[in-house]
Amino acid sequence: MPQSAGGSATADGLDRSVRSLRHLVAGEWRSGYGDELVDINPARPRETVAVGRLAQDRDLDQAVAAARDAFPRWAATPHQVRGRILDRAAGVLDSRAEPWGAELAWEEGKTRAEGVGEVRRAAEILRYYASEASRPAGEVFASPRPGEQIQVIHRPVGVVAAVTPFNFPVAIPAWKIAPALSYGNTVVWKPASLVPLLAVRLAEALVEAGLPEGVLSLLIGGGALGGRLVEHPGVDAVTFTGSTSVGRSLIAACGRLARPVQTEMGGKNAAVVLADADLGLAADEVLAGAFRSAGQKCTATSRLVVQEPVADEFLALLTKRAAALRVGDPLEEGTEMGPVVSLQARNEILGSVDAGTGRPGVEILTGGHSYDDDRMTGAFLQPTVVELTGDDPLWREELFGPVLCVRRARDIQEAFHLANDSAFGLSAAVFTDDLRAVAAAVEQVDVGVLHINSETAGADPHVPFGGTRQSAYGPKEQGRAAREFFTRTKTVYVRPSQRPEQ
Ligand code: UN1
Repeated sequence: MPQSAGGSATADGLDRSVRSLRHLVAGEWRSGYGDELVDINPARPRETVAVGRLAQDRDLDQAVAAARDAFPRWAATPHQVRGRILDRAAGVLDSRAEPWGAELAWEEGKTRAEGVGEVRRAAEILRYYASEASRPAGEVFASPRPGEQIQVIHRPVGVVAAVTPFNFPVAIPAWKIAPALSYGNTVVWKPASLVPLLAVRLAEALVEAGLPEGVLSLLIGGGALGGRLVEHPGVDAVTFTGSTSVGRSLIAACGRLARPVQTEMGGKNAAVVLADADLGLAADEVLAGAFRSAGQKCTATSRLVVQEPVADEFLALLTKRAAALRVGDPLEEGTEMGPVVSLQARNEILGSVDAGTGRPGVEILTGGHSYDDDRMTGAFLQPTVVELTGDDPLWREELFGPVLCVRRARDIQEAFHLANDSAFGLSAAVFTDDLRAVAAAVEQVDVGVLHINSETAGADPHVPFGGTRQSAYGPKEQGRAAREFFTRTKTVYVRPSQRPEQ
């Protein structure tokens, strides 16, 4: 059984007493009766972050029933009133950004700065959807018949099931739950069981803000519970972010049920560095894209295409900086990269890299290993850059870790061709000052999110987010784009009972 580091605040200011995990069902916090769940610190796997018990089927049934009961009243609550609750929850998140951001780093492994930043980002997302009530609620069309008006209004869908991943334990749930609630839906949420504590924190913020009973339920469980939630007869729509394999099985299940589903899945995102690029800037951005959050973002930079004339110089700069990144405990001051989320994830990523090094045309430029150091027994991996001379599984598979694969391109056309050479199409970055190259990238690079001279990751709350091809299925997320999934339109023909005088 993993050990706690002790009950009081340590040098890094975090109180390390073991937290208790709870589910939120029908407005009541409960401990659950399923198998024990031990939530561990990936930087120090002997240290327990939180303990609890998994939710069971009856919790699921009660949560869905509560969401169904709460739906009519919540949908009829004025949008502004729903918005005020989201706004208050944003205030709670902002006021706890430091302690909850530190807990996020402790539980998930990203650095404390990234953890705090993520809690603040979630607050920003909640605020965006809090103000949605101030934006137009629909459209009015002209009618070909005298005196008539045609309105297109948006109605909530009903009970939404949200299934969320480990890598953004607060921000991704916020960008699903906030639009769902803002538009009048009720939600049953199953977060990744690797990061349950931060899920509890987000639910606490919403409860503290005054969310009525049953409008949001939180169930902590494994994949099987997620599967049952998605197929539950009381659920009207499903929103998911996570792996491609789970996403596809949810899409299939929802297809059988004719149930709307939105999935955000894998990425193998390319940064393209053209010969005229500012190499210092490109190196900073590629490092951030590849190694922040230890590469565990679906938008992370996991492929690099560099144009031949600058390839040697750029790779020398990049590998030197990658090797110099300070890898360590995410709660320690100055750490630039923490561990991946679990020892299992680390071993899988290392396994893929090791298998690759045995193949021709694969050369490790830096990294490729875990650490021997006694202080680094956690799920640490070296920032890794691998050069490939041709196609290879490392070029295609999403590893979800700090591994960047590089290929060289003769010219711009080949560079864009390589950027598109993936089953995924989430994000890409192009580094250049050449307007014609920018125009060509906008036209040709087949992704949902394109960055010119900035890293592949990042998503503002007010603009659409999502990928093409195998990265996504269904309507996009965030901004007003979210309305497409979380509402249904109703076309209303309004004609006075008395015909107007001709
Ligand atoms: C970001 O790039 O900051 O799971 C957000 C993911 C994405 C979110 C990325 N859905 O990593």
